[in-house]
Parts: sequence; structure tokens; C-alpha cells
Amino acid sequence: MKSLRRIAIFLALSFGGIALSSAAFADLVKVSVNGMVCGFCAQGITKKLENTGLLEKINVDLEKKIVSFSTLPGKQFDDSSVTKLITEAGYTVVKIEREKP
Ligand SMILES: [Cu+2]
Repeated sequence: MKSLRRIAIFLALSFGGIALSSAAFADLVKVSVNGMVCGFCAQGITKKLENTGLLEKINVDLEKKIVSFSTLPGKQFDDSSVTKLITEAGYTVVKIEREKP
């Protein structure tokens, strides 16, 4: 009985740890971008974001002028990297919002 409980505690701790660590590192990022006007702009930015290999669920909303994406679990893509990439692509970053899922 004692060892069963120990196993249960071990399992709870390790699963809890996995859930915590992936939640701690995945960010949902929403970037307001000026200068995107057509599908080619959207495609270009999407490609560049894809090429970082750090992101998933990349989406460009031309109407709202928002580029959104999630960082892959354990990967980070900080605000200055976001700004650098989008600026180099020829667009202007207005605002960056992050939320932890
Ligand atoms: Cu365009």
C-alpha cells in the first residue's frame, strides 16, 4: 500500500511538472503591424516567421492588421526578435501583446 501511494505521488508530480514546464514557455503572441496590404505581404511575413523554426499557428489578419502566432513549447521569441523580423521584412510593428495559454 505504501509503495502504491509513492507511485501515485511520483506520477502526479511528474505529469504536473510536464504540464507546468510547457505552459511556462509557450506564448500566444499578437502583433499589430502597419503596412500589410495584400496577400503577398501576409505570405511573406508568414514565411519569415515559419523559417525561425520557433513558432506555430501563424496567422495574418489583413483586415485587423494583426499577425498572431504561438511559440513552440520550450521555445522563446522575444519582443525585440519579433520587431527585428517584421521591420526587416519592411513593415512597422505598432504593438506586441503576449498571453500565456
Ligand atoms: Cu502586399
